[in-house]
Amino acid sequence: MSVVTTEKHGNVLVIFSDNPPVNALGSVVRQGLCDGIDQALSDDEVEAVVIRCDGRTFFAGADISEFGKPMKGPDLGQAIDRLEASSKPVVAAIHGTALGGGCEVALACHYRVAVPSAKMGLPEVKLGLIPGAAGTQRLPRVVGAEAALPLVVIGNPISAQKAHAIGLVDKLVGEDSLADDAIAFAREQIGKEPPRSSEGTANQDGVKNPAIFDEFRQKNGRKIRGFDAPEAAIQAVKAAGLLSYVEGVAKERELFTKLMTGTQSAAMRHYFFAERAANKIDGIDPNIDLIPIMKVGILGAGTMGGGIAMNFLSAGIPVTIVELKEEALDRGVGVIRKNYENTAKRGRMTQQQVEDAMSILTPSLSYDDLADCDLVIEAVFENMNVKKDVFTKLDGIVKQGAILASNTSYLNIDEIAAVTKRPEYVLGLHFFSPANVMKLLEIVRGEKTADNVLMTAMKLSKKIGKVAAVSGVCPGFIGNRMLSPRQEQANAMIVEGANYWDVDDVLLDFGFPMGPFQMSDLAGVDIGWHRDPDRIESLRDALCATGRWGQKVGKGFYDYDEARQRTPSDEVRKIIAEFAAKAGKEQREISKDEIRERLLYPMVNEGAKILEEGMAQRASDIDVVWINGYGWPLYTGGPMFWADTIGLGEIVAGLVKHGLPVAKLLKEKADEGGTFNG
Ligand code: 3H9
Repeated sequence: MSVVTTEKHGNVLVIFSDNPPVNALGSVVRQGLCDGIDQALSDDEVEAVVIRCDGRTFFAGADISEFGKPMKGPDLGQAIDRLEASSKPVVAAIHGTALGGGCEVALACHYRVAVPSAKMGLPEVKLGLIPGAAGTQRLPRVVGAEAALPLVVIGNPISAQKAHAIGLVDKLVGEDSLADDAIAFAREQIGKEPPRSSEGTANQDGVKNPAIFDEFRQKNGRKIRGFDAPEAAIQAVKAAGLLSYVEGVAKERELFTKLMTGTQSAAMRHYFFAERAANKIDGIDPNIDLIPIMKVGILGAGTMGGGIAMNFLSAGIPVTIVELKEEALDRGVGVIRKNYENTAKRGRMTQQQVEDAMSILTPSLSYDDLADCDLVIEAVFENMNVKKDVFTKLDGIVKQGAILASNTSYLNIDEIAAVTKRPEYVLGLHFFSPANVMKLLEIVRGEKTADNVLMTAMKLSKKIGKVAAVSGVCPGFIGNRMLSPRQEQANAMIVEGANYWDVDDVLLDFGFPMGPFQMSDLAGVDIGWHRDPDRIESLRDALCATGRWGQKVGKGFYDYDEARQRTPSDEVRKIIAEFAAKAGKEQREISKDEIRERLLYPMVNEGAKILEEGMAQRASDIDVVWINGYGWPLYTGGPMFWADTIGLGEIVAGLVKHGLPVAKLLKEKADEGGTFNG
């Protein structure tokens, strides 16, 4: 049976799609839509049509897994043109998420009705694309270029209410009566000339006021830096006002095809599937019984503990937060409230939501209050003995069957688990700072961690809005382990003669938000410093000895002005030169190419070692970690996908040229002309 079926309700034909999980518009669905409309047009009894989906959502877009493969059946543009051309009114009945091609189907229908919980959007830019089935041409004609720009260029979906307000949805209908309401609405349209989106005139706002395009570019400069698709999207929306509909569609096709065949879109489509693959754990049944997490305990109310707590509070999960001293506890709780208040001030939360989140937070000075938690996460000082003490105590207090997690970014989870009588309930939950903002959660699977404990953490990560990836136990896990060789090379190069600002700029040009020395200034050059100005064993010691502790004191590697703008410092240049002379390092000019290769190739090499040792399940998990935790540019697909695109042979040759080690797996793959990502 086809996934698209039809059902006659008197004079209204309902065309249904039931293509789980998200009703993607694969070839069978496209063909089904064409057949459905043919049936409606050839049946004299039918006077109106409703298009509706079964399951959790209206069409969530084109089937991404078909991209790059030969087209089967009608393409989406052809299929939906037939809907719009229908002489009988066609109504889209929307629930769930009408995204991408799904939104384009809705736009081609003559009318759109939606339940209030529905969302609509054109997220193609997030896949390095623009809409390719006339969405960039129909949408501005319906809602105007100004309202279309954020939808097409930024790609975030909007609520049905917002869609209704801008004219994208004609009517909001009952949450539980979509099927009947859509049919009734369709009947009301019988006998009227159907409005066609391709003939809309709202697009002229961009012609009357062309400044909106530049203003939009400027306002969103930071968000779209480095990405190709947003600029193409702006051009397409602009074209919708300047060209005829047919010419505009041709322009959209030209831009779409260029993006589709480019590296950025390949990288971003890789990432789409990588993020979802990272949720799957080889050898564990995805339907395994999970441990219900109704209450979470956090040990430590510092920056990290507080940030971690906010994730759960925001998701409506009660949190007990424990500190040893009243003052630290009060300060921690105060910071959580302030963070929420600031979010509310920016309009991203209501005051009621702030109060709701705070009302499920229980501050405490006693470990005993953690006894009935289902999950306890410690965020105390990063020291093995301290962690062991904490876990011994927690093991004695927290109920059996509860999960004990460490937020360590580096330490051996197995060693920590070994001090408890329940090592199978112990794992690492490595949040990234600021923990309430950063997307990544590295889940560290101990040798004895039970399958259901791991899956519980995985599912919970989704509930709190994190992107998770599993790492095995190794120093620094996936992320920090790969950061180490980059930092080593950065430090080595500036002592060999590279300008430290060039090192930072190479990474900025590559697409990172920050270079290693800017990062050091931001975090504090003095973090972990022994505080003895006479003991100078590293460049960092030399900087700290002169009071260059970073941004917080206005000077670190860079000098900072009041607006926190950085300028390279003559003093630091001298300090480096003296340090290099003492270390007997000859100075030479180092090109930006060499800097890039020496920073990034050793990371790929470390990634290969991580895979070789089975510390990551798949190369794409490493990409997920680096994109979400360290600002690796999404449009390159992550370190391992990027390495594939430039060629593993090239990486090996670069490592050898710079006298750097080459991992066995990397060498093997390069020799056989292989890639990390299939
Ligand atoms: C497009 O439409 C281009 C057009 O302009 C024109 C072309 C000519 N295709 O995310 P989930 C899979 S581009 C194929 O975990 P959720 C997904 O891989 C498209 N597969 O669920 C996963 O598989 P698995 C524009 C897809 O509830 C499963 O479905 N549209 C697609 O958290 C469940 O997904 C988009 O970019 C797809 N389009 O979120 C929307 N979508 O279970 C992309 C999902 O094997 N999709 N899958 O891992 C989403 O944003 C989310 O999936 C959605 C549901 C919000 C719908």
